[in-house]
Amino acid sequence: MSVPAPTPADRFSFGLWTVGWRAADPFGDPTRPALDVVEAVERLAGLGAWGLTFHDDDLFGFGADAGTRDKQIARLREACDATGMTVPMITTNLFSHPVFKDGGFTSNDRSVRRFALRKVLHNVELAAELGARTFVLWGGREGSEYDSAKDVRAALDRYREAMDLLCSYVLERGHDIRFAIEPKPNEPRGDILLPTVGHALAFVEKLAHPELVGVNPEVGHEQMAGLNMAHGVAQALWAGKLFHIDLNGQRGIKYDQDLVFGHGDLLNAFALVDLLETAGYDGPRHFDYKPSRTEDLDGVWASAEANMRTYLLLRERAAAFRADPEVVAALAEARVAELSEPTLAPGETAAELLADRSAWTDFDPEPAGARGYGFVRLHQLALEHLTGAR
Ligand code: GLT
Ligand code: MN
Ligand code: MN
Repeated sequence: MSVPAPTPADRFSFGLWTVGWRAADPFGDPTRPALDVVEAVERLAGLGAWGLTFHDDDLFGFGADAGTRDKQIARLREACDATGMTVPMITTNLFSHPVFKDGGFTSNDRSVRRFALRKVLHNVELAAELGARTFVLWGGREGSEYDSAKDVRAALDRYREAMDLLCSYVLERGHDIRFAIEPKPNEPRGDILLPTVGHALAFVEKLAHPELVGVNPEVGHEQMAGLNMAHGVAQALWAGKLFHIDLNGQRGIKYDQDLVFGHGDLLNAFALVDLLETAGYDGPRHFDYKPSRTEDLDGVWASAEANMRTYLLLRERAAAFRADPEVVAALAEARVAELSEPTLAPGETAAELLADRSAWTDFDPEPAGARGYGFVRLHQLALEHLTGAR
């Protein structure tokens, strides 16, 4: 099967911290040299990507002076102009420097919280300058290891206070920017606040400007919590909150692996691509993976390409699945479309339902309970499309 080459129309983007990861882990030193941002833009553009995303500290380093900062931003702009690459999203690093060891927005230390907010506000201006319309907030250090050490309700108050300030700031400044909270259950903190898509969605509804805040679900982060990524994304879409997405791979409930997209739970990746492509999601397809520590620089670019190839393959396979008449019949047998039919007739009341004999007195639960839904056959058809057997 031939896979189409990625093009900017596919809206594939990569974090500078992904291909630029030097592969240091808690047990070992870096295995790769630093990667310059200009090379990252050029190589990714050459592979057919559309966008580069970054943290402030990825581009100019924590505490960089104004000259260094401006120079790096100018170099990025030039590389983008030369290649047609875009910057669809940027984010702020509130986790690497020791000052953030107890968090940014929710550190117990108020002066750290004020510093964190100041760092983010500065970077929101950069997002506006570069035309990035999504601002991601991954609160990896917002959390605790020890229950007695963190007042979680107060921390959520402070998180809300930070989000409300950011929203009122972009409104005052007239910036066309929305925020996307990225959940993660743990690592680097023992327990991170807003650990799953569901927690984050509930939090957003408590904000002063919920319309400006959505989520940035990451495949591996939901799977680290044993959850179904496609379900989480479906709920985010249902809530109108899928502002961005981090695609990668994860094998089960363990440390955050950040594998290539599809190199974990492949069937769930198939379901996810099918969902994104059929639900009308038109945002970036952003890869947040780490090229494995075993790879050299050639391996970095091969792995970047692998993310996009996998997405395109799955997109092609999902379309073939949907077009297969046997699948259409199996979907009908499984009554998948019937779920879209409202349970009540238009305007029907509880009294009318109570009066409907067909819903109770004349309804025989035995045959309905005995009838098979054929879900396994349907899933096998998905697997056969996925494996190229159909
Ligand atoms: C960090 C984290 C990612 C987040 C990035 C955005 S930083 O690499 O592991 O999941 O998306 O802050
Ligand atoms: Mn991750
Ligand atoms: Mn991520």
